[in-house]
Amino acid sequence: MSNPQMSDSQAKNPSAARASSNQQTFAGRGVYDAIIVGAGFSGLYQLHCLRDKLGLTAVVLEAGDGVGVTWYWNRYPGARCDSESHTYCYYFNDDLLTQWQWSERYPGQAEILKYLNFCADKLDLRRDIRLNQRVNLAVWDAAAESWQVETAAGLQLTSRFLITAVGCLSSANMPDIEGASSFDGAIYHTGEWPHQAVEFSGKSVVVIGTGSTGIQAIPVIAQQADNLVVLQRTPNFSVPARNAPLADGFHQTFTQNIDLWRQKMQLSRHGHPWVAPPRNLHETPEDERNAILEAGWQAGGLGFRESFCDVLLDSRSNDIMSDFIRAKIRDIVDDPATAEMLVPYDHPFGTKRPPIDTDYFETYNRDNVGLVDIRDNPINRIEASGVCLEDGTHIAADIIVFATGFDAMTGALLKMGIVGRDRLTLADAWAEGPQTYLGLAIHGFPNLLTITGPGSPSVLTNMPRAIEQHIDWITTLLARAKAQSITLVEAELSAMQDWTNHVTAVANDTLLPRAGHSWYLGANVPGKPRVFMPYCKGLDVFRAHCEQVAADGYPGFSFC
Ligand code: NA7
Repeated sequence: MSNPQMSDSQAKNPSAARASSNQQTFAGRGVYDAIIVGAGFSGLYQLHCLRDKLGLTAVVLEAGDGVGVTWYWNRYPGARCDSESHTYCYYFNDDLLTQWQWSERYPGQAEILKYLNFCADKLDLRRDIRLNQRVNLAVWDAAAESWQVETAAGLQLTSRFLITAVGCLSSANMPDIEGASSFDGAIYHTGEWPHQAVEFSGKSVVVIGTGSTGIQAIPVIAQQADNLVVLQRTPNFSVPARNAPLADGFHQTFTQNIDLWRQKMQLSRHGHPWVAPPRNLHETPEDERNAILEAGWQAGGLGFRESFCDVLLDSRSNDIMSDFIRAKIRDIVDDPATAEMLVPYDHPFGTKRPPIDTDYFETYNRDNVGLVDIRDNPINRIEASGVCLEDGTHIAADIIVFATGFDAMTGALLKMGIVGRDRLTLADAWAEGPQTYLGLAIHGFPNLLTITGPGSPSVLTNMPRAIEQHIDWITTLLARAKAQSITLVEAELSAMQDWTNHVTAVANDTLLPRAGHSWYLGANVPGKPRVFMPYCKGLDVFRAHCEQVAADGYPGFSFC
């Protein structure tokens, strides 16, 4: 697939003009040392590291008209992070940790956005962020050893390094359904939610999708709408979040123990402050394991899965945990037929991203909420007055909400029109699925670094921990480049292939690939190659490996 926006002449000789600037560059060529794409958790910290720690010239290009990326776009009702507040933030700076006080166990979207704006101000980052600049072309200029970058708004900039900080879940997956344009009401995608409030009261609403997003949005919409119908293709496991305001004194105790929290997260596979105890579920006596599972259910959150260490490794253990959740669903949902529709049957618990919820299953006990199984009776078309299923059933709607997820991990990168050495487009390079070295470098694309790219732990972790790890590593690499006047850094082909094979092999040692329709595999987007994209062996293992690569002089990278 070639980039439709790129002409031959652009590819051979990109027209990107060098911006007039008096900024200095470490290698003496190119206007900026680095262009960073995206002003979310990754882009803000990367800018701080390059500009304020290394003294490089860097600029952030951001598509939105504010910072935040994932948390800028995902404003849907109920949007909330699944990581706990005091862990879902930067840890590189104790001042930020002490000065910002979270209000609830899990941070809501608005609070996270406020936090990121607070950080942008505290670190004085805004002067190097250009808003409303969606990158749609980035071409490697071999002669100039630099990236020529163009935005949809017409900005043209040149840089030695191009660093993507676009988020793993920022490219909305909108199904192409016949007749959508004829709908008389409003259609929304949760990942591109309007900035003004959407009025649900007095309305008939259809929600499509029961992933993490749908599971968060459905209970909130149900409280406001006249009538809500959920169209479910696949029933999903979910565990109660048990969100609550943080206790008085929590922040003070937390700030007295920052190092302890930091250490806990460093030791963890997922970057959360807990480690699964070394006990196998299926080998634990029934009374004991039931008590442990019940305690985990009552505590709520992602820690439930970590009550035992083998849930994603041994199907005997996974079956027990999955059955425990199935029993909870049957217990919570009053109508047995509805309960059976909600009981997951086609994937082991945790092999799709495990949602956590606030009254999700309870919501189906409301009189104004209905559930329709569309697995064998899919949406046929959208009409002026609602949604029509294959069997002719018509569901009236004033509002249709697509909670249908994202073109995860690769979508935002492929939309940027990246063209590497010898006019190789990223889309062509990844035609059979993404290939990276350590999730952050791609052979054929010199000086391109992809924060939390496919092949890194990313979406399997508490994201800020994975982001800080990748950025610290990139910063060390660029410090070396600066010190040694290195102008080219590129992953070697064999290193990239070996790493990609390793990512697949370690996934195949687990139950994770068994959810055939998971977005981890790219299976949610029609035509997307099926490759297990995140690195699943753990952020702790990954961090140690990356540190070893640096200590050994960066084997797998070529420099010149
Ligand atoms: P997900 O987890 O990809 O969920 C999307 C949901 O939408 C899921 O239930 C899908 O069913 C459903 N879906 C997708 N396409 C269709 C079509 N064409 N028709 C009907 N139903 C469809 O996305 P989320 O936004 O919920 O969560 C993404 C991540 O964001 C989440 O994991 C957190 O990390 C934050 P399926 O299961 O594919 O049958």
